[in-house]
Parts: sequence; C-alpha cells; structure tokens
Amino acid sequence: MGHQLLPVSLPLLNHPSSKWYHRETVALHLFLATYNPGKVAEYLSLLGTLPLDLVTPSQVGITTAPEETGATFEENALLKAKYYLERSGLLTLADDSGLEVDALNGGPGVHSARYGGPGISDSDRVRKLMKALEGVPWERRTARFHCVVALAWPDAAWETFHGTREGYIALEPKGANGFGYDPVFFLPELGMTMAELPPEVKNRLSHRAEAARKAMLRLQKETAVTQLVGNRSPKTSFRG
Ligand code: ITT
Repeated sequence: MGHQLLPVSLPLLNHPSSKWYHRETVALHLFLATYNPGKVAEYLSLLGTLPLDLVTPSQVGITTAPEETGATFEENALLKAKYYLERSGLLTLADDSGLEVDALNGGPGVHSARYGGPGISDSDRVRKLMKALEGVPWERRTARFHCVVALAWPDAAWETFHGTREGYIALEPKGANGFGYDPVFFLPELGMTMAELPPEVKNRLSHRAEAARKAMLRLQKETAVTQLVGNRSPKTSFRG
C-alpha cells in the first residue's frame, strides 16, 4: 500500500506543497508551540519517550505569537495550537496554564503570564502576588495550577487535555527550580514549594505533567498506528 496524501486547506509554510501533505512525515514531528523556556525544558522531559522529533518556534524561524484573547485556559490553548499549526504545518502541541488563587477570586488565572503588566520578570510577578496576599491567613491562601494542553492536527482535528495541582501560596518564596510562580506554590503533602522540588519530581506531579500524560496516551496511540500500518487513515475528529 502506498503512502496516503491528504488534502489540507491550511497554508503549510514549511512543507513542500501547500495543498497536500504527507501524513506519515508530519506525524514524525511535534511542534512545541511555546516561547517559555521553562515549559520547553519540562516538555522535553515529559514527552521525551515519544518517537517524535520535537520542533520549537525558533528552529523553524517562527517569531510571532497570537494574542491570548480567550476567557479560559482551554480557549487560549486551542487558539495557540491552531495559530502555530497554520504556520508550521506540523502536528502542534500548545499549553495554556496559570495560577488560580482563591483569595483573588481565581486570579491571576489566564492572565498569569501578564500579571503586573508587560516586560516584568517572574520574580516581579511573585512579589506582586505576595503583596496582594499580605495579611491573608494560611487557610485562605489556597490556590491551584491549571494546565490545558491542546493538540492540533494538520487535518484540522484537535483535542484538549487538562491537569490541575492544588496547593497554597507560601508566605515567602523558596527554591530555585522551575519557573514562574513555583517559588511560592506550596505543596502541603510534600512540605515544600514547587521550586524546591527536583525537576524530575515536578515532572511527575505537576498540572503540566498530568495534562501531558493524557496527551502522551493519545500521541502514543497515533504513532503506534502509524508505525504499524505505515500510513494513517484520515481522522474525522477526536475532539475532547
Ligand atoms: P507561551 O504562551 O509561549 O507558552 P507563556 O509563559 O506566555 O508562554 P501562558 O500564557 O500559558 O504561557 O502563561 C502561563 C504562565 O502561568 C507562566 O508564564 C507562569 O507565570 C505561570 N505558570 C504556568 N505553569 C507554571 C508552572 O509550572 N510553574 C510556575 N508558573 C507557571
């Protein structure tokens, strides 16, 4: 049986033809749609066992990003995945994630990366959060990290996977690992912040690890089918 070529309507900038793509070749690459180096490091480890080459925006000269206008993590994750699929032509994984603090009515939530305004550092954002929670007692410092991973396929099918980690906002930052709000995200069952955990432990129990594990199951199934039959049949939809 020969390789199957499927029509796609998306502009595939990095593919020899904008009208047809070779599904098996596309399925050998996974576009990791993030500019956040902390996320890249985690995904390299979380997805490391997949028989797929991970490709980042800088590797293919993509430097633009969509405006994250969604009201939910899910909307933003999908918006990013579809945006980068259009530009890379590759099976694309994007994540939208953030911190929901109960005493801030769920904020900063989808605005976590922009909390405090543009151009400030992770530690500036952590300082702003500490200030916002000044005087808030321990029992009211409950919070959670949420992550939605979106997979977008060149045949326009997509699906999303959720992960959550519950914790407390610490009274002061601790630890040097991870990124973002990790130094103030306290895990009561371990008695330390996310930034005090070795990366391999964070990658076992984080919100991103949970969402990535679910996405991995899907990807493993897909790549197994690809390897088994040599070429894949068209997928109608596997919306989650
Ligand atoms: P991309 O959109 O390019 O992926 P980003 O950093 O802008 O990068 P998000 O819009 O998803 O990504 O914002 C997520 C923010 O939430 C991130 O910048 C951190 O401030 C915070 N965050 C998410 N996951 C985190 C984690 O595992 N540890 C600490 N902070 C995290």
